[in-house]
Amino acid sequence: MEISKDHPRYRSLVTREHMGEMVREGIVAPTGLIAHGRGEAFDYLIGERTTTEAQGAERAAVALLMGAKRPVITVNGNAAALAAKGLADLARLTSSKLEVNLFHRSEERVQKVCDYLEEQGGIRVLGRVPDATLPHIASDRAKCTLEGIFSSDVVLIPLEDGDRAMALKKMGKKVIAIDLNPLSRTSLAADIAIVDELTRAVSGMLAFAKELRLDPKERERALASFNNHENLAITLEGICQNLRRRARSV
Ligand code: PTJ
Repeated sequence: MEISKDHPRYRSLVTREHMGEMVREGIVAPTGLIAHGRGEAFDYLIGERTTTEAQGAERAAVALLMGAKRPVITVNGNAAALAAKGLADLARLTSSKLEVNLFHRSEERVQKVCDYLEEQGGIRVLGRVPDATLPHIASDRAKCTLEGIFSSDVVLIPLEDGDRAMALKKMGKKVIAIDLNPLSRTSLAADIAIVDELTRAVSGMLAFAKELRLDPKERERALASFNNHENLAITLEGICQNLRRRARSV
């Protein structure tokens, strides 16, 4: 479909077309489009921009990944479709492993998402052959690798459901979420919830990774000054303020 560049929602429409194509290719699950729509709705309320709170969370998240012993970035269909290259660059800059872990799991889809990520990101990806099982998860999403998620100490989970976020916490891991919904169980369970659109969050994190790479003191400061629940509360207050402003102008 031809989309005019003058359309006020050009970027959103182009992304929707891309997500539709990714469903046809078997990378994104059909219900991934619903998850994407929910994300768009929250982004609308946030103002479709990276807030100061999201920046603070992105900075702290990079500091946590860089200080970790075995950091892992998990990737599902939506995350691969939206930010394969950026996530691979982030893995390289923070010495993290990338592992594909799907909710709507089929062998064929796992191979497709792994192939896509390796092709776009130019990096080896874990997850093709799971050899470990996460406790406290009933679904196929428990399947993971010993080398990756199972033995990780810090996990970045973009666009995750609450059950797995909580299961990872129960295993004693530090969890970083990227989720536009500040009320989700994932955002609340995470040690660091980045309430920002995935592609904006990843590009912010790449910039912070370059800044913090050679500065361990600044990494410590970024982590020490971060409080997840406080940050989420300010984010929610920001949404309320946006809505009050809009209510006055209608
Ligand atoms: O590829 P699979 O099979 O592993 O399935 C992936 C989905 C995303 C379908 C699955 O994990 C799922 O159903 O997720 P949920 O529970 O709908 O949660 C997704 C969360 O991500 C929601 O809170 C959305 O608001 C949020 N979200 C959606 N798109 C974006 C987003 N957050 C940041 N950036 C986005 N682009």
